[in-house]
Amino acid sequence: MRARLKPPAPEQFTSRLRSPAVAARVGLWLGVSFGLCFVTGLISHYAQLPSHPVPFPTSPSWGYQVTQGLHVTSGVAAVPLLLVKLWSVLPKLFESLPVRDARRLLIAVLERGSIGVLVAASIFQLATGALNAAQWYPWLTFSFRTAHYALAWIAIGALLVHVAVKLPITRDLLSGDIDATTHDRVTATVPGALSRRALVRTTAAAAGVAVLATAGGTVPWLRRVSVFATRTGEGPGGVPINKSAQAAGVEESATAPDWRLEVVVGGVLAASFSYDDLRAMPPHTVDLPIACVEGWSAQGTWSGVRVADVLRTADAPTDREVVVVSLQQAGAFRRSTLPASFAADERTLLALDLAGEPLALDHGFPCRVIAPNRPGVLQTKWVSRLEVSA
Ligand SMILES: Nc1nc2c(c(=O)[nH]1)N[C@H]1C(S)=C(S)[C@@H](COP(=O)(O)O)O[C@H]1N2
Ligand SMILES: [Mo]
Repeated sequence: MRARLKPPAPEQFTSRLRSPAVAARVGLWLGVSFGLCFVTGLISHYAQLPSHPVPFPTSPSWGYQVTQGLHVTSGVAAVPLLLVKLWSVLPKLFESLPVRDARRLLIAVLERGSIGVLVAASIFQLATGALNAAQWYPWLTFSFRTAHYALAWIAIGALLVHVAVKLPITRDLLSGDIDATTHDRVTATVPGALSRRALVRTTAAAAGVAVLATAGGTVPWLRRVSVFATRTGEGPGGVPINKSAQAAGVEESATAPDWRLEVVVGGVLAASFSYDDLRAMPPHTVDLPIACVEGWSAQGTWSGVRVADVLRTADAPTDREVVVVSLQQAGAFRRSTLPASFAADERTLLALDLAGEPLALDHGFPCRVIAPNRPGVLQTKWVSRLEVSA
């Protein structure tokens, strides 16, 4: 005899905990985390565009550090919320379709289709975000940023449809008693191991623990409890190292005695500075964070020369964007663009020192960009050329 694997019928789910009253409450917090994650994600995406129709502000210098910290934190909080939310509505997955009534069938297919899109996009976002924060990049065939950005719109669009469809019942559920059974499935009658209230509180606590376990990547006093934070305070000058000089393949070129910083204007070499030339220019010190898109951040005290001073010394214009090119030969982060307002900002340095010591090779020796309110990924290390249009 052939063993038959049959999906469970919705009636087989009998726990009173799998209730719309629970789903609505957990869903409300999930919606709040997704909203926060979406908005902060848009900010991060915009900050990383090579040019900005509306200028990205250079102040406050810690703005990106805060929004990106919130992005990763709200994403982490969403994981337990999503799991409990899905658990609470699982029986719906096994409901049969009203095949005999074409109109009802169409509505059911549309509704379930939109939920399917929402669930799939949500899982994709949380999974790719978590992998990115863990610095594990299994995506060989697609760009994380492009995919994560595109799916964010799909997830938020499907979420808005879902909220709109469910608004009347959600209102009713949220304003009513959590133990009310008005909207329950008829078979959801068996008391659970916890009360509904306890389940919702446990879920909130799980979200809180998940946040504490990761937020230390950004919040220094949380470091000791943040067992899952991927980057902490280690590294020369108290700043972690993202990509090492060895991984970037610049160990030789960055330490070569004939290293030069070139300033190119309209494709023509305008000036070139040796390390000693830069050292001879007026030094400036700034306290600015490295705020990685992967969620960690760390404050540093950087000293070096102002990008604007270097441009002026080279007789290059100081009112336009500057392309920063590193010694690194391959990889997406080997160059970045400083928008005009960033290049002109007096806090924007080509840093030579961190915490009073010459930059470690892994932090970008001989010099690196450090600018206020800028994603870490654009704080280019091992700089060898500044390019300005004529
Ligand atoms: N040339 C180059 N610069 C780079 C990178 C890189 O891979 N190559 N990584 C960037 C990223 S993603 C971050 S978060 C910061 C980290 O700087 P740190 O390693 O000094 O902390 O450097 C940025 N600058
Ligand atoms: Mo980064």
